[in-house]
Amino acid sequence: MSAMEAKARVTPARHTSLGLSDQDVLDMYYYIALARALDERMWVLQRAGKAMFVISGPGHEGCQVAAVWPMDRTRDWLVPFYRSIAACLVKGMSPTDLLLGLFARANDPSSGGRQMPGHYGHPGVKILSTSSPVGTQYPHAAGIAYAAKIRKTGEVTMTAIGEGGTSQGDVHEALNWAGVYKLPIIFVVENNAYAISVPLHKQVAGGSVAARATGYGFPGVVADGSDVLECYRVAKEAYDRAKRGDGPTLLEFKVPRLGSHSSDDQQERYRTKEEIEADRTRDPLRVFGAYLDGVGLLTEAKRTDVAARIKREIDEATDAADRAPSPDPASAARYVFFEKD
Ligand SMILES: Cc1ncc(C[n+]2csc(CCOP(=O)(O)OP(=O)(O)O)c2C)c(N)n1
Ligand SMILES: [Mg+2]
Repeated sequence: MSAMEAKARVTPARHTSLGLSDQDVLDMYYYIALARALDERMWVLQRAGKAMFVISGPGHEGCQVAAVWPMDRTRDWLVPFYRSIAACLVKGMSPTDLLLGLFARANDPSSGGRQMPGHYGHPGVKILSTSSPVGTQYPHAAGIAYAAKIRKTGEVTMTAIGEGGTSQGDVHEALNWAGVYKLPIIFVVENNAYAISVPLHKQVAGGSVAARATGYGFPGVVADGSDVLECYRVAKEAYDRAKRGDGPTLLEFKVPRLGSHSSDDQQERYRTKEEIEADRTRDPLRVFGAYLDGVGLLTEAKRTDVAARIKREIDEATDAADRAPSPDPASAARYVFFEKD
């Protein structure tokens, strides 16, 4: 036993004091690694000409898994954005569901192949379909939370956005409404310091998104998005608060941006090498993996097992989604115009 392992045995591990079991944290690691592997596969498929576009979330996975973890996966609502791959996986979408959207297949649960890739949704697991204009998910989510409050269902809603998107008017209307009606909602802001090529200081006056929550009458909390357990701690508090009927919380997670904005972008053109390298040291997959290693949970053998299982799952999902039929061209206008039965 190494000195570190020995220390971990005597001091209660951080996750244990947060009420998370060893299995919980290993499962969280699995989802972070699964989301990363799926993300990487999406880029390979796009570069191979199998998908027209990809937008994904490398670096955002840790806070997403942590944020959704306290939720009731069948009863609560998620209103995601285009980087929410890990959040959607934890909420109940499968890798195949997500790849059906990338390939625009007829049985894509998000939109039947009608949306651009990255517009996730799944009625079966209460994930609302994403709209393209950034910011609109916030009032949609506030509406769902308002309905839950009126109907007294006890459901909690979580929505997510980037820091740049918070400059949209829709976001402020949603925050205000949620504050006035003390809605059971969690507003997540995944702050990766860029909105495509536009840096934080040109998009967020005052520099802090979380500080704005105070003006709407509820707490705004900042957490390091590389620290999965800290993200879980603040997310659990926000969830319990919503459940108790005490109203909304805004969670600002500071995350590294490990890739370009999308497959139509090249971040090396507007970020320095040093900045990109510094982000890599904050990779939640590595940081959380090192934590689990330190407490003796993620041995080399276990890590190899997890990686092999994930590779198999992603390979199977890729094949299944690739084989699935495309929508019938005659149905292209379905859901756009009213159709008589
Ligand atoms: C209303 C609106 N304006 C512009 C866009 C184009 N657009 C898509 S994502 C994006 C950047 C958003 O940045 P941020 O909110 O920080 O999220 P990130 O992509 O960094 O995660 C922009 C400008 C859009 N989809 N909708
Ligand atoms: Mg951003």
